[in-house]
Amino acid sequence: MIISGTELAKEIKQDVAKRVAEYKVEYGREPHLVVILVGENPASVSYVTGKAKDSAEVGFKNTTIRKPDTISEAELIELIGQLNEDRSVDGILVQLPLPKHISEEKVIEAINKEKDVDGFHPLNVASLWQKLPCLLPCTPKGIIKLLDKAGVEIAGKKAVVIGRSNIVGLPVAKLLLDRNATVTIAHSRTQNLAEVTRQADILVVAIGRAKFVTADMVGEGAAVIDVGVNRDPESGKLCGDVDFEACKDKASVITPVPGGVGPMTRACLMENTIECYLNNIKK
Ligand code: L34
Repeated sequence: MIISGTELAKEIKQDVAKRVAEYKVEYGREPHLVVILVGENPASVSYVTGKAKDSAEVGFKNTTIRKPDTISEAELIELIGQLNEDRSVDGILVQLPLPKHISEEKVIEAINKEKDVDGFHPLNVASLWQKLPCLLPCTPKGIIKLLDKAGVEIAGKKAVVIGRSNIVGLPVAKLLLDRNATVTIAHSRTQNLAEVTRQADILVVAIGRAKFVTADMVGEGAAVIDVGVNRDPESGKLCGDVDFEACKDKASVITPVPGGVGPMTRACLMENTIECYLNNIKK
């Protein structure tokens, strides 16, 4: 069974749109999401365009601020400071990666925690790992929703996450752990990786290499979640970290690329923006 992220994202966005219409009547304005894009990276441009499109679809105000990659770290942090102060701004997202001369850490830290729709701020991350209320990062949150939608049991299962980034690998492992899975975090240097991944009831792949996961790495009946968005070196088409055609018959459920985790990331961003908006408006 192929789990459609596009379908589930559509349902989530319909629900968000309904809530936005109600909140507009109750509070007199719509949620406002500001997305900052530095430079011209084509993948980033595409993701940011998707975020603006989804924002329009659910009835948010969206401001996309584009800055050249010559912007200094100080200028970018100054801009974030202004947006932090602006009461009419509910959510601030700085699209990653940033040019090398800008510290992503410093930039993320500059965003007011209350407006951190990504859930990347160190205080948000700390809350997540301490089981305190927090904004969940969009991609990991979307992955759990996909598993739930597909009816995949998480509690008591063996989950293997390939990848240990702050954005996906680490937080998704934590969310699976919180749902009582037994979690292994593997990576490119894991010895006998196929032996490890074959044991997985749930396999989440976020390593960023085209078709990295081959059929021999997937156990019979596993749920396979593909977080990768790569270009197939041969066809030039978008493809995931999982060799979909080779793995789909072994998996009980599998996410496609495109149309899997990507749209869910954006839908969860819409939910997070509502959370920030409600906190902001009730202050
Ligand atoms: N600050 N930076 C910040 N927040 C994020 O949450 C992200 N991420 C990752 C990169 N940098 C970020 C995203 O938005 C990755 N990411 C993302 C978002 C959306 C999609 C993919 C990655 C997406 O919509 N993917 C579509 C295909 C899009 C295309 O055609 O290029 C899909 O169906 O998978």
